[in-house]
Amino acid sequence: MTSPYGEVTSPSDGNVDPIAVSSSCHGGDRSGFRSGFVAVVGRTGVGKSTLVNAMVGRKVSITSSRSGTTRARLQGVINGEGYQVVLVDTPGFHKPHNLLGERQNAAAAGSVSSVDVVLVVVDASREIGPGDRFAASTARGAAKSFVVVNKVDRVARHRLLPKLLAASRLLVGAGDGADGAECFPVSARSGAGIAELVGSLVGFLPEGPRYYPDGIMSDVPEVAWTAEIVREQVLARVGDELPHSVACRIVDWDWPRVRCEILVERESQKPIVIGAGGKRLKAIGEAARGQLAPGAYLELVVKVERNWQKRPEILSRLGY
Ligand SMILES: Nc1nc2c(ncn2[C@@H]2O[C@H](COP(=O)(O)OP(=O)(O)OP(=O)(O)O)[C@@H](O)[C@H]2O)c(=O)[nH]1
Ligand SMILES: [Mg+2]
Repeated sequence: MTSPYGEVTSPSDGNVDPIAVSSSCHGGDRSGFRSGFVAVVGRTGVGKSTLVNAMVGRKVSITSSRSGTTRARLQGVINGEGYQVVLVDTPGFHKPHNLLGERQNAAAAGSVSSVDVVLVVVDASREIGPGDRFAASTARGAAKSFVVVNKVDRVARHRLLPKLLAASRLLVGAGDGADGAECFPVSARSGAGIAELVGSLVGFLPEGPRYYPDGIMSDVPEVAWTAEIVREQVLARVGDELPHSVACRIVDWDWPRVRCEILVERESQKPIVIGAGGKRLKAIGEAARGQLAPGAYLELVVKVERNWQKRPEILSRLGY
C-alpha cells in the first residue's frame, strides 16, 4: 500500500511487534551504521506529536489543542548520514474514562519496554504534575531516558532554568543512566533545539540495520492516514466536549473516490459536526482534501455509533 510517503513496508507487517523487532535486530549488524527505536511519552497535550513531526521534518502524526489527539502508537522515521532513528509516537497519559482511554494508556506504557531510548516530554508552560511524574515512572525500565522540555517559546528566559531543573529531577533514580537526567529544552513549534536533540539521540543508538528503506517516513498506511487527517480537521473545528466522541474510518477506497465516516456517539452530536447548512462538514472536507494526494474526491458521512469508545470490537476495528 502507498502512503503519502511512498510504499509502506512497515516492520509491523506480518503481525510482528515492530518494537519487539528492534531489540532482536541489533545483535548481528556491526556496519558502523547506527539505528534504533525511541519512544516519545508524556501526558496528553505536551506536544509529543508536534515534536515527532519536527524531528522527522514532515507531518507523520496529527496534532491538535484537544487532549487525547493521538490514539494509537505510530512510527516516524529520521534518516541521516550514517543513522536511522525510528520514533514511536504514543497516546498521552491521562485518567481513563472508558475502554478507549485504558487502551491509549496501555499503548503508551507498552511502548517503553523494548526501545533504545525513551523521551519523557513535558510542557515548559505548565507546572510539572502527577501526569508528568507518572509518565516519567513508565521510563524506569528503559535502557536510557531523557526529559524533553517542550514549548520553551512560551516561557520567559528567566523562568526556564527552574523549569529545567525541576524537569531533570523527574528521572532521578529512574534506573540505568537516568541519574541527573539530561534535559533538552526545545520548541517543537519553532524548531529550536530539535537538531541538538536528534544529534544527542544518535549518540546513544547502537550499531544496527536500516529498519525502513529510504523515502519511508511513517508506518501509517495511506487509508488510516486519510482518516486521521479528517479527524484532525474535525478536532480543529468542534467544541471542547466533542473531540473524544469522534472517530473516523474509511469505508470505501476506490481512488480517487474515498468515502470516510465520521463517527459520533449520539444523535445530538451529528449537527455539531455538520454545522449550519452543512458548512462545517464542507470546511472539514476541503481542509482534509488539501492534505491528500491531488485529485482526491473525499465524501464525508456523519454516523452515530453508540458508545463506540466502550465497545472492544469497534475499538479494534478502528485500530485503537
Ligand atoms: N507554543 C507551542 N505550542 C506547541 C509546541 N508543541 C506543540 N504545541 C501545541 O500543543 C498542542 C498539543 O500538541 P500535540 O503535539 O498534539 O500534543 P500531544 O502531546 O501529541 O497530545 P496527545 O496526542 O493528545 O497526547 C497543539 O496545539 C500544538 O500546536 C511548542 O513547541 N510551542
Ligand atoms: Mg499526540
